[in-house]
Amino acid sequence: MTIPPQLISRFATAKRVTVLTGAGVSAESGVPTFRDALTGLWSKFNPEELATPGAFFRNPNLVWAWYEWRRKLLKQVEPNPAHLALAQMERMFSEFNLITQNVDGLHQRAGSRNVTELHGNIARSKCSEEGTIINSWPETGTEIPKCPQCGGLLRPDVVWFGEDLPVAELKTAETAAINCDLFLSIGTSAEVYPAAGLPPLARQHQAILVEINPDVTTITKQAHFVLAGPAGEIMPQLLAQIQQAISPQPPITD
Ligand code: BV8
Repeated sequence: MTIPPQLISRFATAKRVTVLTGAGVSAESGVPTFRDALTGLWSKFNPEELATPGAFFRNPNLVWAWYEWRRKLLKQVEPNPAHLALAQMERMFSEFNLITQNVDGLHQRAGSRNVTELHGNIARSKCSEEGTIINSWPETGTEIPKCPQCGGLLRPDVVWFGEDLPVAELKTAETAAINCDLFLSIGTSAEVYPAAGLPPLARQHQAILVEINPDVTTITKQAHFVLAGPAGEIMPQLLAQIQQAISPQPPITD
């Protein structure tokens, strides 16, 4: 993938970089993206029918089992080169905000320190009655664990469709989109709001919009630069070329 030199020079002079990631950034770790047909047991379900309060109310055991299956999968996967490149990139700019829609915690496992999780994290649960956050719970097999405070059913600490996003995290994301020189949209179909509103918001505030995705999405046309390919391949190349531009290494002479 040839990265346009004009983009590299934008990075060389950038002070504030904001990144929005979606499920595609975890695809090369082996985590199915949200819109890929779910694999195996879950292939007959549409995630948007499982990730809702109504689905949990109607069939809590089914929804809990889906998240248990995803947590077990996450125990077997590692951050991929895209996550690792973003963790290194964070240290190269005076202001770097990583906003993720993902609930898999892979950015933090890769070493990113400033991560804003718009949709929560499936490693945490919360009481479905009073919202107490629960970071660990006894293994209960298929039975849903109960809240230690009130005995209510636990649920994943994620934002389901139809639920509001956490106010502070959304404010951080909007501020980071408004106040950045470069906005990278990586591995998201940009179909889920309000997160999907962040790339256009950045563009409206004169940021250079960069999309990294093998497919066309709703924001491809608005992007100033489109790097059409897998993030796990593109991000390490982008990082290396930015590093070379910011602090050129003398050519190795043997
Ligand atoms: C809200 C957590 C206010 C759970 C998720 C009607 C009623 C209620 C709400 C709505 C409604 N109509 C619209 C809405 C708003 C709704 C919405 O946007 N719906 C969409 C479907 C139209 N939004 C909400 O409900 C939000 N809340 O608006 O509250 C409100 C309240 C009441 C009533 C109205 C409004 C809450 C949204 C959050 C939902 N929770 N996740 C869980 O994970 O279990 S969203 C879920 O989708 C994931 O977080 C996922 O990250 C996110 C977005 O998907 P993507 O990340 O983009 O993943 P996707 O699979 O789509 O795309 C992957 C991309 O990667 C693709 O483009 C692919 O090409 C690319 N790719 C693949 N491989 C690679 C790659 N890219 C790079 N490298 C690769 N190797």
